[in-house]
Amino acid sequence: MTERSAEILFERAKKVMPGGVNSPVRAYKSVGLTPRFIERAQGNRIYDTEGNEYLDYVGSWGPMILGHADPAVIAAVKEKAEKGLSFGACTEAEVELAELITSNIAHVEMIRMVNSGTEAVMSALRLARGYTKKDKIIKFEGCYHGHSDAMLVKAGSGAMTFGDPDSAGVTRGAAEDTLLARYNDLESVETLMKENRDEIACVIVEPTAANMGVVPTAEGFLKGLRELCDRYGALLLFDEVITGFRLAFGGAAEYFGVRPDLVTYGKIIGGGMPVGAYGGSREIMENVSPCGSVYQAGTLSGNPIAMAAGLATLHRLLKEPELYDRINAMGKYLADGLREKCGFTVNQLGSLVCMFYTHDPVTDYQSAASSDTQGFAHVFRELLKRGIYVAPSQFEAMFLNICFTEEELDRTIEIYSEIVAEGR
Ligand code: HOZ
Repeated sequence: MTERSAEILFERAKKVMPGGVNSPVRAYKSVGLTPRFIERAQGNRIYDTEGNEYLDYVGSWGPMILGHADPAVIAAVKEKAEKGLSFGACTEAEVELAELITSNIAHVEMIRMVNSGTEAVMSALRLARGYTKKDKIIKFEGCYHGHSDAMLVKAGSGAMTFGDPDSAGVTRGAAEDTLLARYNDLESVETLMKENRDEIACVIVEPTAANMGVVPTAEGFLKGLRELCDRYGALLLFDEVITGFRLAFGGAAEYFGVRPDLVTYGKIIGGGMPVGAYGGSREIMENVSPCGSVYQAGTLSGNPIAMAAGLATLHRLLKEPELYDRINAMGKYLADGLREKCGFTVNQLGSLVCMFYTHDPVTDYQSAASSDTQGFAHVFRELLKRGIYVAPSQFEAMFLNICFTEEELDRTIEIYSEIVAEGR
């Protein structure tokens, strides 16, 4: 064991950080291993401090759609960094990124940059409430919208992984205006709207859930939400932190052809740097301070280095729209292969893939939670030994990036099927 081995580093980490990590799922608790410590990454490969190389299906949980250390993104970051890291003042780069997005996504007429998806959602909810003058929010079981108090109610991702979908420390007051509906179930939404007539500020949804594993919305579900929101006077908020710029440049809204009133972004919009954003129509967005009375601010918001990474990433995606056809086709190829060779339920939409350790359809929180998580943990440990790096939780997605080749996907399918055939 060297002083850079994962065991030694994790022992040090646990003494000074809760669970040894800065974000819970990274602790590998649910898979019973010591986490890998990552030193560098390139394209679709990631390397740990012990010199191991892995094929990376995490991609920093979504942002790295162009692969790690993309030359154009790195060059843009270096160029900007040499001019200073942060000014807490207006810059040209933030105007360029806002223009790029608003001129290519019809439902985003104005946008506000923040620093994370959590911050984007928290701010967008405040805006929805400020604009509608209503308090209640409808959220879906198993959807994850970051870790602000009101959203930690039956939440997915790490909260679901560790069996704490309702976090301690959230006051009854903070959670009582969050109403829970069943994912892919329009009736449950309409019932809440009827019971809380004229009180619903917005419905927030992951337009393809990717934090209870990948659970695509059923045919007509998003259109149905649009109609219900219009009928009952609520805003429709798409949380596109994962799906934005991934399913299509215009995210799930473009992919499914449904227009949300508000949208939140994260991950790809920052090209690997910490960026989140929320946007919508001019009429709604002009309620944000200093135009309007919904307050929200941030010293690092619109940070020039983060804007440069986001711009370089989005420019490439806009210039080469065929990348979406390729990456989405790869997602289907991987999912079809895994399904055929392993026999389990595999959900996929675009470049988001997830194998559930069940033979039953997974369409909502309950069916996702029925997956055999011990089976997942076993496969995870074997994958890691054989050089495949996936998220250490059943309730996260496999993210593809444009660097994958068909041969690598075939190898992955082969390795998965060997592990499943060997049994536990
Ligand atoms: N829960 C986050 C993904 N859905 C994990 C992020 C991280 O650990 O970096």
